This record gives sequence, structure tokens and C-alpha cells, in this order.
Amino acid sequence: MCRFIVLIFFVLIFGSDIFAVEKPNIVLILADDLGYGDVSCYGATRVKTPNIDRLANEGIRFTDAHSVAATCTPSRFALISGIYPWRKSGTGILPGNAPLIIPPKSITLPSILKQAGYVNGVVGKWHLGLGTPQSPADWNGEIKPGPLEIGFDYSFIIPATGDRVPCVFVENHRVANLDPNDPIQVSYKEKIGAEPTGKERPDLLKQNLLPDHGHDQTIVNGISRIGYMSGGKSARWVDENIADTITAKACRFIEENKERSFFLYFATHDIHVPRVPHPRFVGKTPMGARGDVIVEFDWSVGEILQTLDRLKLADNTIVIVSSDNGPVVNDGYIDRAVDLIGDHKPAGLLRGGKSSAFEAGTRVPFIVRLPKKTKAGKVSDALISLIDIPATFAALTNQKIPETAIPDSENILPALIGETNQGRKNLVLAAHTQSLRHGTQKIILPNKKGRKITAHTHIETGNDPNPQLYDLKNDLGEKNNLAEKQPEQWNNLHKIFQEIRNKKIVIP
Ligand code: NG6
Ligand code: CA
Repeated sequence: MCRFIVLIFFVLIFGSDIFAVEKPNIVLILADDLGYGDVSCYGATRVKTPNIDRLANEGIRFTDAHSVAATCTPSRFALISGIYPWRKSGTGILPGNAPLIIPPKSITLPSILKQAGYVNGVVGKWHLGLGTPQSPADWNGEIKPGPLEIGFDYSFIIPATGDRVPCVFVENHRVANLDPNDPIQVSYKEKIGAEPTGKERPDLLKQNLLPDHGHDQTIVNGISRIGYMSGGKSARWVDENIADTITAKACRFIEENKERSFFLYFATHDIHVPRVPHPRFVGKTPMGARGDVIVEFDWSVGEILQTLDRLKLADNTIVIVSSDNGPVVNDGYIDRAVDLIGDHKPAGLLRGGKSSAFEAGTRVPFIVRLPKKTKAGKVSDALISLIDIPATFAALTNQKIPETAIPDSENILPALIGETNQGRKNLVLAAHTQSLRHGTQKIILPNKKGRKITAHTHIETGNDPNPQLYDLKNDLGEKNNLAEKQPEQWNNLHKIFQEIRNKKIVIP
């Protein structure tokens, strides 16, 4: 009795913190543009990914997990905010000088975990904007608002993408390694400074990474980018070292916070363009740069797993590996990915790719390893999405959040921990046009305007002036449009879609 009273006393005094050690650490590793078929545990044979495969052997491999959107910014917006990106304008692919698209102090994945007592870090690709429209990011001063204003405690980020300026890392509120005598200027409108662009001086470029479409503006490290920048020479990244740099920062965050419950969002630059593996990965696959950066990504995953092992944290850490959208082979640089692809299928048996409404746009690898390696080697066909991570971890950590927050995020904890293969019933996916997954049925909304195949990346967009209905259970490759044969079913699903779309949502 006495002990019980003492316990109650402690709970009252220290709140839920007394249970902090029970809260598993969470490491979310998000690759960029990694396709459903790009890793060996999802069927790839021309590239081996032993570390990701190890995770799948020790955890649960999902076969129907989705990234919400078929490109980066909307996908990551949904992951952090729990809001479908099409509910908010301005959530398309952002330039490197865009303002932050998630309002400070709103309820987000990291803010929920912070409320639960976690320390949160983001390392790697951000691409959600920095600063405000009135006060854009000051690359030479304090850069905010950004990750630290929406719930992270530590950040070391690539502001936008590897192919967009500014090509510098931002650590917390400042550009890392900046020499104040060499200030940075950034523009997406006109050339800045005296340095030549890729268009003007292709002879100055790494000849194995010439621009194919776009990407011919400021040259940084022999690679021309999207956008113009000047200055910041000492702060500019060296592409060959990006994976090493950010992996080391991610491992250090784990090490420094090993005594606490931590959440690490490790968003790699791999395998986005420009694909520039460190020399030790060059030639590791017969597929050139695109294959080699998959090996590099797998190495990063391995470093994280080893760090958890070394610090004896593996049994108290949930590890997730996934991707922000589907694969693309030529995304703007002539890096021989197209010539050397051979019979490798970046999207596996799925149709489409990055930016497509077909399955390959959003169906991505998704592996979770639970503490104490329960459910080892399980394969789950539950329909889940990255947008569900906020609600799921809110549930896992027993956090109460306002009704209106993370409105499109569903608690899929039972599926995530492998207790059921039942995930979501419905999921809206965003690409050129929207689609709805309802179990294994899918509709793609008619789109009268867009092209059927993207101009440069040669990916089937899923655009069609007519309605599309697919039965993925029998037609995973979306070959057989049933909309005309089954108009009633199309109407039923369209009604569900409209209900979701018209739901009254408070957008912060
Ligand atoms: C496109 C870029 C592409 C890539 C993509 C964003 C051109 C011609 N293409 O506009 O190279 O950067 O945006 O990729 O500029 S994402 O993974 O961040 O969404
Ligand atoms: Ca991406």
C-alpha cells in the first residue's frame, strides 16, 4: 500500500516523465526517390542492399505502403503535418529560397513527440522551406523559422534538394562553416555574382554529370544546379561527401541523446540527383551512379544500425526505412543511369514512377524493426502511409492532441507492430492528378489537361481524360481499366473520394 502511494506521488510530481525510459526511441530513415524495386529485399538483383535486407529480416516489410504524394515537398509536408498536401496551396516542389510551409507552433510529428518528452533531431534533406514570406531566409544571419520552430530540437539540413541552391548545410539557425566575409546570395530569378553557369561554361562541369534538362545554372563542385547563388565558398558542400557528413551527424545525434528518448528523422540526399557517390562506392554495381548511390544509401542505413548496436539501443528503438516518392531514372543529369539500367526495375512490377498517379509514384519500400526484434521477417500487405506516422506515434506515446490537429493522419499502430494486416481503408494519393485507394481497389481521377508521359523523365503520369478504375489484387500493373465496365463501382469510390476531399478541415 505504502509503495503504491509513493508511486502515485512520483507520478503526480514527475508526470509521465517517470516512464520516459519506456518510450522507445524512433529512427525514421527516409530515402529520396528510392523505388519499390530498388532494394534487394523488394526484388532487386543488380544491386545488393544487405543492411536494409537485415532490417527486413529482423522486422516487418510492408508491400503496400505509400508516401502520400509522388514528389518530395508534398510527401514530406504530409509526413510532418498529418495533412493531405492538396488541402493547402503552395505545397508543390519548392525552390531553395521558399518560406517554411508549416506554420510555427502548429501540431506536427516532432511537436507531438516533444510533448511526449522526446528530444527530436532532423538530419538531411528538408525541402519544406525556411523563413517567412515577409522575412525570407537570411543565409548570412539567423535562418528562421525552420525545423526548430515546428518541434525539432536539433537540425542539420540540406535546405531544399541536392540539385537546388543554396548548396550549403544549415545547422540549427545558421549556415555551417560560413565565412562572414564571403556572404551568400541566392536567386531563382536571375544570375547572381560573377561565377559562370553550367549553360555558359559546360567545359567546367564534371563531364559525367552534364545537365540533360534544367540544372544548368550556378556551378557548385563542378555540377550545375537549379537556381543561382554566389559566395559561401567555405560552406559549400562537396557532393561526394554528403552521405558521409550527414550519416556522421545522424549517428552523433543518437550518441549524444542515448540517455533520453529520442526521435531522429534522417532524410538522406541519396538517391536523388545529382547522383555523386563517394569514390569508395563508385563501380559497386553494374548500373553506374544510380546503382552506386543505392549502395551508399544502404551503407548509411548500416551505420545507423551499427551505432544502435554499439550503444545497446537496438532493443529500445523503432527503426523505419522508407522513401519520399517513387523512382526516376533520368531526372535531369546525363549520369548514364538510363544506359546502364539493364533489366533492373526501379519500380518492380508497378506502373509509373516519380510524379505518377500510378502505383509506382507513391508505393515505396517501408520496413519497420520493432524493439526486441519482435515479428522478425514478417511481410505485411496492410495499406499504410507515411501520413499516418504522426497519429501512430501519438498513440504509441499516449499523447492527447486536439481533434483538429493532424486531420488526415490515422493511427495504424496495430498494423505497424504487425498485430494485424489491416491498415487504412481509404487513402488519397497526390500526383499530377489524385487517386483513391480503397482496399485493393483504386480510382484515378480524370485529368483533361496533363500529358500522359512526362517530357524529359519519360514517366507515365497516370493522366487520362477518362476515369480509371483498377483492381490491384488481380492487376497490380494497372493494365486493365475497369471504369467503363463497372461504372457503379467507379461512382462508389468517387463518392468516398469526394467525402474525404470535402471534409471540413482547419488548416493551420
Ligand atoms: C524537378 C526537377 C528534378 C527534381 C524534382 C524534385 C527539373 C527539370 N526537374 O522539377 O530534377 O529536382 O523537381 O525532386 O528541374 S523531389 O524529389 O525533390 O520532388
Ligand atoms: Ca523525392
